[in-house]
Amino acid sequence: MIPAPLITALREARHVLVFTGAGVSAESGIATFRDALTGLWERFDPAALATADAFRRDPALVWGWYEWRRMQVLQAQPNPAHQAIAALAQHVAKLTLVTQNVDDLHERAGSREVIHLHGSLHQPRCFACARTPGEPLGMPDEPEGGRRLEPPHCLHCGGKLRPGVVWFGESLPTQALNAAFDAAAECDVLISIGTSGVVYPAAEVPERAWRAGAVLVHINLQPVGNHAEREYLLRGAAAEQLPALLHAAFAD
Ligand code: BV8
Ligand code: ZN
Repeated sequence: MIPAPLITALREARHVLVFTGAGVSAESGIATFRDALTGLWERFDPAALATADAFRRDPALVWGWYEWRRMQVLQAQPNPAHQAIAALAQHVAKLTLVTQNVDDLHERAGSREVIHLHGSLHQPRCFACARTPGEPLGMPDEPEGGRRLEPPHCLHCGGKLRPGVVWFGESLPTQALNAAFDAAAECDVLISIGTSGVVYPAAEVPERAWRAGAVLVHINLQPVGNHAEREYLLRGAAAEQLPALLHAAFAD
């Protein structure tokens, strides 16, 4: 049952901020960030593998992990949650979409101007000179998970290519983070979908929106959030909960 004040807030919102984490892509078959270390990768801690040090120490291991994840994305399709977010843009005056995800499923569902706080699997760059390769990478050589893969080399300086993601200990792209914080300060409703909210500074986005007076709704399988006033939890799968929320608010 969706609370009536939430439906009203969504109907009356001039500016909605949608903030997504790995849970929005789970029903597309993409392992969530925590689950991305199941199977062959479970012996690794993401905070250890998703770092520049890990790449320096063992580039083939880290590149292999990201190529496995990129392969998952290339084989995946956007799910009803991605589609509902793209459709929401037709119902509200202003929609800002901020994601922590490094996949392109929001874009493939039709969302435009997606703000990627943590970069993208699809924009590798040279670890030495930061140049991006001319043409996009093809299919990964070895789709199975758990394969070490030597990273390709930069055609300009011969350095190793690295994934175009933000690793732990690395700064977030300033423009993206500022755009996300600006939207948090101004939005009327923030919908946080499929994130454990443990990684900063990204996790500050919903906190800033709530402090600025926005209505906050979490969509998650787990009970997340602070159960404060103006804060709601729709517990369940994003591909079900989000379409249901938008139907309740905007179906004529
Ligand atoms: C920074 C890209 C400093 C890469 C990611 C000690 C040393 C160094 C830094 C720190 C430190 N202690 C703290 C820090 C800061 C650190 C941090 O926050 N660490 C955490 C672990 C405490 N942050 C950083 O390092 C950041 N940089 O601070 O720089 C600095 C400052 C100044 C100058 C220079 C440097 C950079 C952090 C970015 C790391 N990169 N991703 C990659 O993808 O490999 S983080 C990654 O994990 C995600 O992007 C996301 O942000 C985060 C959490 O993932 P989620 O998306 O939330 O997914 P998760 O699996 O956790 O949860 C899924 C959720 O979905 C669950 O709640 C689940 O219940 C739900 N769910 C599942 N299925 C569904 C569902 N919900 C609905 N429907 C479903 N079907
Ligand atoms: Zn280079």
